[in-house]
Amino acid sequence: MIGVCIIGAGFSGLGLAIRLRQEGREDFVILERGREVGGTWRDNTYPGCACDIQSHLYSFSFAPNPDWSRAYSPQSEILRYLIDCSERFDVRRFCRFGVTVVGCEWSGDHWVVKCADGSEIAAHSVVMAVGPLSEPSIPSFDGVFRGPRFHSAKWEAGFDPRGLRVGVIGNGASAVQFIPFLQREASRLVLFQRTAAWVVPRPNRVFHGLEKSVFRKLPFVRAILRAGIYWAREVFSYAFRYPRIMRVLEWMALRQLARDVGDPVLRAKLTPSYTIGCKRILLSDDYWPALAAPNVEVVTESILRLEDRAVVTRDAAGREYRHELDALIYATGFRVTDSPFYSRVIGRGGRSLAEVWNGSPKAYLGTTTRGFPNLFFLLGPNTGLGHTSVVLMIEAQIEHLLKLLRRLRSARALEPRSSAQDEFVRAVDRDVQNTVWNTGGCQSWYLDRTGRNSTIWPKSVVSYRKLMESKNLEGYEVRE
Ligand code: N01
Repeated sequence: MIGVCIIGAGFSGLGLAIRLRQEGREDFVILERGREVGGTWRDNTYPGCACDIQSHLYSFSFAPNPDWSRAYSPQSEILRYLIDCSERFDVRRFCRFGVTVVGCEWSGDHWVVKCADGSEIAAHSVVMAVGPLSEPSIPSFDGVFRGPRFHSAKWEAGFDPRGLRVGVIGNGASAVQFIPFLQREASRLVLFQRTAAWVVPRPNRVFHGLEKSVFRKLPFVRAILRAGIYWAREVFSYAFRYPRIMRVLEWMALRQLARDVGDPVLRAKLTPSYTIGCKRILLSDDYWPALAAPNVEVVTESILRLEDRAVVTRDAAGREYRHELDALIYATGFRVTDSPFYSRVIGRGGRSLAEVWNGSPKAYLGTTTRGFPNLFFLLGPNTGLGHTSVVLMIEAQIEHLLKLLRRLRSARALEPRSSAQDEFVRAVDRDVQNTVWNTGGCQSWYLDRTGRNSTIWPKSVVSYRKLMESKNLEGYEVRE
C-alpha cells in the first residue's frame, strides 16, 4: 500500500512531494492527469497568460529563482520553473502522468483511489492538491454556437484569430490578459461583460542581466527584494479588512480609466459599481486601451441565447440584438466551491464530500474535514487570498501536513475533531464578515451557493503561518 497519494502535480502537489523527499520519504506517488507537472501553469496557455503576483514572491521559499525575466513572469517561465523544481528536487520519478482520478473511497483504514482507466490504488493517506482553479466553469445558454469555441483554460493551440469576428464571454483575471492580443489580431472583438471590473496599473519591469547576476551572486539581495514584496502585500491585506482604505486604489483605477477611455458612454460601461477588492483586482495597462479600439464592442446586455454563428442579447426594455461571430471564447472562470469531484470522494459512513459540505466547503485549518480520515487538502476551503501569493499558504499548509503525515506513520487514522473544525470555521466566518469580499457589493466566486465565503482566508498570511505553526495534534482524533 502506498503511504501518501498526492493528486495533482501543480505548485501544491510538487511542493509537498519535495518536502516529503527532503524528509527522506519515498512511500508516495503523485497522480497527474496531464502529461507534465505545472497544474494551472501547464493548462492555461492563452496569449498573455502571466502571474499577477511578483514572481520573486510567487515561487517556493526553498527554491528561489534569480533568473525571473520580469516582475510578473509569463506562464511559460513559471511552467519552466516548476519543471526545473521537479527535476532539481528529484520528484519526477514519483509522478504518474496521464492518470485521471475519478473518485476516492475510504475503506476503514485506507483510501481506494479510483482511476479513469479502471485501475485502483490503495493509499494510507490522500492529499488533494488539485488546485481550486482547475475545473472550468462553462455556463449553459439556450442554443448552440457552432463555430470554434473553447474555455480560456483550454485555449486551442492552433486557434488563429486573424481576420475573425471573435466573441469573449467574461472579463475576469484571465480575459484581461488575452483581450489585448485578440483586439490586435481579430478583425472584430465583442466582449460580453456582465459586471465591470476594477483594473489597476501593472508595473511589469524587466530584470536586466546585471540585476539577475546580483540576485545569483548575492542571494541576500534577492531575499531582501522578496521580503519587501511580502511585507508590502501584508500591509495591503488591511485594505481588504477595512475597505475604506480601498478608495485610494479606486481613485487610481478611475484615473487610469479616464486616461485610457475617451468615450464617456464606453467609460460608463466600464466603471465598476462595487468596492474594489470585492472581486479579484485586475492588473493591466493594455486592457482598457484595447477596449477603446475601433474594432471592439463592449456588450453589457445579458445573453439570451446562442445561435450557429451568433450570440443574441436582450436589453432591459426587451429589445434583442444579434452579434454575428466566427469564434467564441468562454473566459467564465472555474468551479471552485462546487467541483464535480466532491461527489466522488466518499468518506466514513459512505457520505461524499458534496453531501457533507452541502454547497459550502468547510475544513479544519482549510486542510482536513471531519468524516474523511487521512484526507488532506492543499489550498482547501478558506485558504485563498486576494492580496498576495498563495504559494505562501501552500507552504504553511505543507509544514502542518508533514506533522500529521509523520504521526500517521505509526497511527491508523486521523481526522479533525468536530469541535476544532467548528471553532475554526466560526472564527473564519466571523473574520470574513466585515471584509470587502463580503461587504463590497459584488457576486464573486469567493461566495458559495449558500452565500457563505468558503474560499478566502480573511487575515494576513503571517497570521495563517503562525496558526499553522502553533497547531500540533490537539485538534485531531487519532486512531492507533
Ligand atoms: O474567471 P473569473 P477568470 N454570463 O471567475 C463572467 C485566477 N487567475 O478565469 O463578474 C456572463 O474571475 C463573470 O462575470 P461576473 C484568479 O484568482 C489568476 O478570469 O460574475 N458572464 C466574470 O467576468 C482569478 O480570480 C491569474 O458578472 C459570465 C468571468 O466570466 C481566477 O483565476 C490569472 C457568466 C469569470 O471571471 C479566475 O479568473 C488569471 C455568465 N453566465 C486567473 N458566468 C494570475 O495571474 C461567468 N461570467 C495569478
